Amino acid sequence: NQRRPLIAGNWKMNGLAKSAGNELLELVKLVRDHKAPNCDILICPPATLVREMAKLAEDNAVDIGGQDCHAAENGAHTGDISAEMLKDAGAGYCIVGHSERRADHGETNAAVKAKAEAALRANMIAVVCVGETLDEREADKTLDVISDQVKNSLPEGATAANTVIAYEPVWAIGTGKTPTPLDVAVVHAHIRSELGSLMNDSDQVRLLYGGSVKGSNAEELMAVENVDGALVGGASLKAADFWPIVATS
Ligand code: G2H
Repeated sequence: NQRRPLIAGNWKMNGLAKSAGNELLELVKLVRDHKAPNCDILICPPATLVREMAKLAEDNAVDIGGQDCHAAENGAHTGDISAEMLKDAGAGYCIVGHSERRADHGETNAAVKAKAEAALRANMIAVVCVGETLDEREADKTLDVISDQVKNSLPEGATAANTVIAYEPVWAIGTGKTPTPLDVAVVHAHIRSELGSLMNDSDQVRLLYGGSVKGSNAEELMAVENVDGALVGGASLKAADFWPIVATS
């Protein structure tokens, strides 16, 4: 397997310029001091901080990404931000379809697909999130839900180079609960097999696990077959918490 792990931090709606800048510089320093780790490192700050964080990470020790984008390139969409704007500010990746967007903003698979296509159009890598709710898991519908989300959220023209999939069980997000390694292995194998019928280089696509990843469980989760990195929320806000997760790669 040639898949280079990706350890991604999703800061969500957290961060003001000064303290965020300090954390980012601290992370860049850790990366430099420990030589190049064997993974790509990504931080997705709020849109207000993308340009500043991209400047601070100028040597590309850390990549910067957006957390969401509008599907259109520009236009009358008050309050929205296009993929082109994020790219212009220095983002190389964009998360789309995070469960908080799907739940809080009613984003459907079709909307997520359009956003992922916008990210590709702007020459960014799309990080497409999928994941089942607790009700769906308890009703034994996990794999059906994941299939539906993967098939219908994947952007047209997806390749292993421009698309990453993040599996984030909704019930594990910010709750401290994590699925067992076996649960993760089953879903990731399922996603890999679904991708097989949707793209040519499916064996090279990076599949991230997300949901309450922290220093103490990262090693176990990252060792699971078909897990090629992590999407980390709470534990990405402080460089000192995020670094031990990066260091598992
Ligand atoms: C899941 C994850 C990051 P947390 O949303 O996307 O957040 O690690 O806080 O569960």
